[in-house]
Amino acid sequence: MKKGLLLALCLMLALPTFAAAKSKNYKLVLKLSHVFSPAEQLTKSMDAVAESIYEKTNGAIEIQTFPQAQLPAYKEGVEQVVRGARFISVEDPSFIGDYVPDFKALYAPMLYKSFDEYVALTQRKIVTDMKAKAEKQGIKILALDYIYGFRNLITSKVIKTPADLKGMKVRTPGSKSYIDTLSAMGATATPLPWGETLSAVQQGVVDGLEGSEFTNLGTKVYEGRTKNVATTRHILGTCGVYISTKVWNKIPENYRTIIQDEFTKGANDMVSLLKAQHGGVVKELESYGVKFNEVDGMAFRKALAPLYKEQPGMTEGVFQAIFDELDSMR
Ligand code: X3X
Repeated sequence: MKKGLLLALCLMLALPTFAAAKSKNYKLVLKLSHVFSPAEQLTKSMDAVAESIYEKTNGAIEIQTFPQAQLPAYKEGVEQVVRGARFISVEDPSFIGDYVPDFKALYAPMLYKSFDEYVALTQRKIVTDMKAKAEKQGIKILALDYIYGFRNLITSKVIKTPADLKGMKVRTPGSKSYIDTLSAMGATATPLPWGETLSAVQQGVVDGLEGSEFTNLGTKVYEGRTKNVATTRHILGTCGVYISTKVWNKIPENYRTIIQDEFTKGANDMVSLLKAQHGGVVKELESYGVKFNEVDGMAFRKALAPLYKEQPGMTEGVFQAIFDELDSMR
């Protein structure tokens, strides 16, 4: 009996040393994929977070970043995560909606009046419950608030009401959330990867697109013929950071803490930066000839109202629960 206790005690004392040795010799290379261009803040933020994680783990965790859809992106990027690849997908939450439909409600149009409202909502139980559902689907969500700005209509023609969009082909990302939103707003939603978007505008394949001022400036949309921005603020453009639970759970805990802390810090820093920069970005776009115009907000909100109806797989009452949380903040 005594021998057994002695052995157990020795093992308990030796465990931390084994764990430290294991994490000391541990090395993991992850590939991080997104669609943003080098000049956009999201790209800079991802690079900064990856560098900080590498330094703080003494090189044990190496995150190689791949912008502009050099690797699988959008739906295909999330599929890599679900398949258990050593891969981090950075996409908006609508692409998680294919696995946990409630994320389509979180990314529904015209919900948020500010970046802060959305950030606060992501801390509430309704969203932590959504994240738990995502983990059951094999997706660990490290962040949801890499916000890149409210998406507005960017067209050659001045748009003020849904009627003005009739017959206009407007490029959107490929998720159903965008297609449904732009269709409800009155446009002919035309899904294209970002990489094909500017040439499609130039060649008249589409009549316009929608995106934030940070996208407009960062990808030089303003250089084209779409010089009119209708301030619909129809979707709050934000990206989440997703990794396979299978990969995540095998990373030593001390490194998981560093990874999580750095992605959280990176999102907080990016939100603060873009809030401070937005006014200057608008002025810079105006200096390039971009014209901003107000829209009939009520008309667009009325057009979008049918979208706040639970879709198959959504939690019953999820929209009302989101409305209630937002009302509690206002
Ligand atoms: O999934 C991430 C974003 O929602 C993608 O939005 P998209 O395809 O309009 O790209 C935004 C640009 O800023 C990329 O440079």
